[in-house]
Amino acid sequence: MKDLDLSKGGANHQKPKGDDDVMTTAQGAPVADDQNWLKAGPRGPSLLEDHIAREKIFHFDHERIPERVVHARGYGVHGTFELTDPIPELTCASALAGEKGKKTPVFVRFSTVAGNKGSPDLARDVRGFAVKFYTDEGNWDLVGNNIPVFFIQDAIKFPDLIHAAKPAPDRGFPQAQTAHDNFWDFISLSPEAMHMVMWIMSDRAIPRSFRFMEGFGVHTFRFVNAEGKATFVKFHWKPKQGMQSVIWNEALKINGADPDFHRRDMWAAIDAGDYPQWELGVQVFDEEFAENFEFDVLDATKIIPEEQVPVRIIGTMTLDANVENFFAETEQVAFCTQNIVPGIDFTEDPLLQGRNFSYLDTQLKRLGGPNFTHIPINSPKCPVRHFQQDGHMAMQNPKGRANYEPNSWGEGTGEDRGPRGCPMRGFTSASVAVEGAKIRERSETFADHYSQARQFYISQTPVEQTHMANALTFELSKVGRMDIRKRVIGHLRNIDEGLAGKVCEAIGLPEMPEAIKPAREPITDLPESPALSILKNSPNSFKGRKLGIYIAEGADAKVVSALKEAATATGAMVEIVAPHVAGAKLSDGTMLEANEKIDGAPSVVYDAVAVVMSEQSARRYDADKPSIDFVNDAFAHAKFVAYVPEVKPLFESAGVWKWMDDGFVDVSDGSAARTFIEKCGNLRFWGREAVKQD
Ligand code: HDE
Repeated sequence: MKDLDLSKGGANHQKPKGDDDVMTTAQGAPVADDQNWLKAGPRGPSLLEDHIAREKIFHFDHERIPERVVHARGYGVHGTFELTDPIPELTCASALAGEKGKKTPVFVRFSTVAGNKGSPDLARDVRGFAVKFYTDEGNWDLVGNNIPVFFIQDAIKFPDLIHAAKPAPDRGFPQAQTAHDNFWDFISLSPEAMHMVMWIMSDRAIPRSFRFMEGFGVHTFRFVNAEGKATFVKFHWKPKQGMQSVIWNEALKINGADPDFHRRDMWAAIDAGDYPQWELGVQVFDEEFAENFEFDVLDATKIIPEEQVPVRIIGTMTLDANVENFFAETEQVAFCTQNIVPGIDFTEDPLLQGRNFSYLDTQLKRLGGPNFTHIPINSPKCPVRHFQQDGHMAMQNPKGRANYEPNSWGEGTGEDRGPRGCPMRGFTSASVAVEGAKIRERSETFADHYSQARQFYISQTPVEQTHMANALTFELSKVGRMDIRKRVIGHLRNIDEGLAGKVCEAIGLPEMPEAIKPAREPITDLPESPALSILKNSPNSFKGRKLGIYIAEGADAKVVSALKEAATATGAMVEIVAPHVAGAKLSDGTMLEANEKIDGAPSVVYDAVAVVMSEQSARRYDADKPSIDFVNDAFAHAKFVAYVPEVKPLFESAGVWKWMDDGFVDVSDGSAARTFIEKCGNLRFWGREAVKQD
């Protein structure tokens, strides 16, 4: 610090440490001072002549590129896909058909859909789950979501859907929310959206972290093997960490406390070496299955239940490196659904077909020209040979004279003739017969909009069903027009009368609106699919989760260290919260530094909490609002809470002392810390929510 002289504008008085440290212009010319614009005298006008100042400002003026029209807010990370069960009998894609253990580098970008680049992470929304595999036969982009179905069946409706979901054009709000008239107006007039509506009104739309959610390719794709035989396939990513979501009231508060909650979580986990992993699974089926299945496999508003076609796990993806430069990597990465490799092919899914146009097209606008594959994050890691040339920012123009074909260079001339197509190794489309008159029509086989929506709803636990009813109530309560509210409930009646009734009552409608006439009668006896519920598939582990320990002066040192030890031993992270960021003096006289001051670390940012302090401290903070909220919210959000009896005054003023249930664990005897962490493996004490609702 002592060489920092701030007296004359500061930075120009800091000396370079050596030649490598000398600042230059973008042209490489050494710079003497970039903190003072060239002036005519110390108090005179700034001179336009200053090429250094102008270059600095010019570049700054052009730093922004257009944000993505959807999925603007995202976070990217690097990793590796390892093939654990090669499937050459199904596909010749080198990343999936190679030897067991084969590794392929990947870059994954997680995102929300509706909000702009600066919107909060905990919006109720679909999450993007886009994976770029840098395979040795070209880049394969699996541009999926954390929900296996979509709102619409035909890509031509996408601009309408997104216009309706984004802020209303006249007023420019609400940001990153579906809770407004335009969205529900569009949805209630698009029955095909009903299955997706069930998913986004479920806890899937408010994940606890990118690490704790599934991913889906959504569409049916084709695998093609070396003999040219094609099979249908759907892709699934299963998080090894298990699934977990937050509660809506918690989401609202997290958005205020830490709008970067999801990106921070991913960054922190990778930084700490706790690398998240997903298994890649495939559902493979043939034409015969497709013909007999109740729904059309080309319809992206439908799933194939895992109980009907099991998911076969073929590999593991490990995300182990944070980006070094957010803009260069996360912002400039360009995913395109058309990026497939030999062995993988599209189907006629009308949503996928439209996406194949949109993604390439949008990169031109965003990245400014056709050479975005020259940007390192988008460059394949295998050899690239073609006759494409020039354009904005061309960085990899081919060498030599041959920039066309056919050509006869190389025939004894010793010059490079350039590459040639190779029928043996090159991409060949699956040989699928197509015919039909040109027509703008939706297939009859796409017409059932309610059956799987119902299947999703009945597959949830009662706690999850209640969350869905609450979410619908919240959203419709933000819709101003009564006719739109009624129309939505009219659809819900075709899904589940009980759900429709609950929402109808909760928004205060005096009577049930009429059910909407379905395009096709729903199948009401589809069986439950337990795979669709988050809670039925709970990980039963606290690994990778976060414990917040709120301490104050006089906290029992032994209890605090027992809690830290038990949590760390199970692979969880621990943060110390205190009234002052400097920390607090524990019972043994040692000072424990805090990670956060209580005001900046409400309990919503933790999966479970502990409150350890002396009775005197508990009295001191029993009227402190952040302290009261910490305890009160942990209770309201069904969290497990560890405590020592001395905290009674604080717990009493938070109104929870008399309601303490089995989700509260007295850890004053240090050995109870382990029991507490074991309980935390259940992630929430859902019994508390059930009691509150009765
Ligand atoms: Fe996208 N989508 N999308 N989408 N999408 C984009 O491409 C589009 C759809 C998804 O992290 C855009 O590069 C159309 C389904 C993800 O960079 C754009 C349709 C699924 C991402 C686009 C869909 C997705 C995007 C905007 C209807 C799940 C972020 C910026 C047919 C399977 C990728 C960009 C990233 C991004 C168009 C529907 C997932 C405009 C026309 C279904 C994860 O091209």
